[in-house]
Amino acid sequence: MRFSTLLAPVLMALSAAALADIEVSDPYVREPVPGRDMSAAFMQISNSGDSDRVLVSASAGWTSRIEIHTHIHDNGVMRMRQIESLTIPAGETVTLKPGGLHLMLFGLQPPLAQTLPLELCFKDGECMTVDARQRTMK
Ligand SMILES: [Cu+2]
Repeated sequence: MRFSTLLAPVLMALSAAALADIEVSDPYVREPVPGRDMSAAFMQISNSGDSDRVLVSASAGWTSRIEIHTHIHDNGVMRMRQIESLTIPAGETVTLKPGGLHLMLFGLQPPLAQTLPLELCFKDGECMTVDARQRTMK
């Protein structure tokens, strides 16, 4: 019968349901400066659930390493600092944007595609993939 083919997408939806409370909006990667292999990714991460979620890592096949960074003021100078994790409080949205929180991308392998899949992993081991767009910024 057709039960098995009907059931497969249902099961996949169930296994992904644990991350149904996380929504990522407008993920994008800053177009790297020519000759440099570093850049940053930005996005908005919303948590519609009733418990905090903690982003612990990110990875992608088109970059060798990704760190979670924030900016701090240090004697009037803005400096980047790596943080171990990023909490998305229940019911809130955290914005990664230039000059603030970002995903630092190392070892980029140009030319980058326009669509850049990015895997985000949370504290309990669940991961999701979002498609970031490359964006030219001044
Ligand atoms: Cu950085």
